[in-house]
Amino acid sequence: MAFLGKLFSALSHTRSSISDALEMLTSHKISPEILEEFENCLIGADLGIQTVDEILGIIHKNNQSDFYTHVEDYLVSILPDSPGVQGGSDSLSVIMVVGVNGTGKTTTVAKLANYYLGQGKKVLLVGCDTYRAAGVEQLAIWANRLDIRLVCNEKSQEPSAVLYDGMAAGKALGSEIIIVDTAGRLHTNKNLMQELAKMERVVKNKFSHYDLSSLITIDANLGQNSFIQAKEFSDHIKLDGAVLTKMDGTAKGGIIFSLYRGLGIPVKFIGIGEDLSDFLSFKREDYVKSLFGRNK
Ligand SMILES: Nc1nc2c(ncn2[C@@H]2O[C@H](COP(=O)(O)OP(=O)(O)OP(=O)(O)O)[C@@H](O)[C@H]2O)c(=O)[nH]1
Ligand SMILES: [Mg+2]
Repeated sequence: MAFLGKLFSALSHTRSSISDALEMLTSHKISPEILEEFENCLIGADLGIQTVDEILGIIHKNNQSDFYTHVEDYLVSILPDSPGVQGGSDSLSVIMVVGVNGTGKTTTVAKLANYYLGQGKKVLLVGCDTYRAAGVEQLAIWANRLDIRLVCNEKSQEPSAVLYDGMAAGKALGSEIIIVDTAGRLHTNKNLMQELAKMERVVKNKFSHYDLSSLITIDANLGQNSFIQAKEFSDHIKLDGAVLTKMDGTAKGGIIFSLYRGLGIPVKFIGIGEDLSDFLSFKREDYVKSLFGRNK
């Protein structure tokens, strides 16, 4: 319940828009004006046009008293079932965290490390944000706090070379999970996108006994803009999932639905604050229930 409680409070803004919209529908006589207002509320929560249209279809087909249940079941049905994270219990994994500047990559790397340490894994961090000294320093502070090793090279400007060193160190140390922080980059910058593809190749060509997953951090506040970012990233590297960050301060939590439907990118984790423990593994039923205020 503590878990749902955290999710429940993090989703309070998104829940207000969706629940208020449904509340309005169930407590009024349905008119074209009420329907339009309802539609606008859902669009405001960033559910995406297709999902909003389908919800309207459900509203037209069902009794007012059943709206909640039907819409809730429908929203659960369009999300992937507990996508989990790649790799079985004894597999070796590399997780590369990518995304636009300031979306929460470094914080997510630390949260992921904490999550896997909690599962008893041997975790190594690799700092490939070679463009700013502060980028590596920030990661070093987290590595210290978590008491885990960090591979970085403040003299190198070449993220792929640092990644290579990190992978080699991880192999030598017997690390089970290697988590790679990358520099923030604009999705429109082709060279920087190609650099990520090169990093992907380092793992695939030289360290193929490690499963590679790339996760994109998406700032939930950016709403539909983040959809465009994710699309550009996925045109250059294989994205295995998204970490939706800063869910604690947004009303746009509906982006989960458009991300999955539009790009096939499942949300794997949710960031709900700045601390290590403000991090939840994504479960579709819990998410939708929290959106609807059914776990108070
Ligand atoms: N409220 C909240 N803040 C977050 C969350 N995740 C990250 N932040 C904050 O967002 C800011 C940016 O986070 P970083 O982890 O440095 O982001 P980044 O993507 O590594 O940034 P660059 O390396 O500069 O591209 C920091 O102040 C974090 O504390 C979250 O889930 N909720
Ligand atoms: Mg960073």
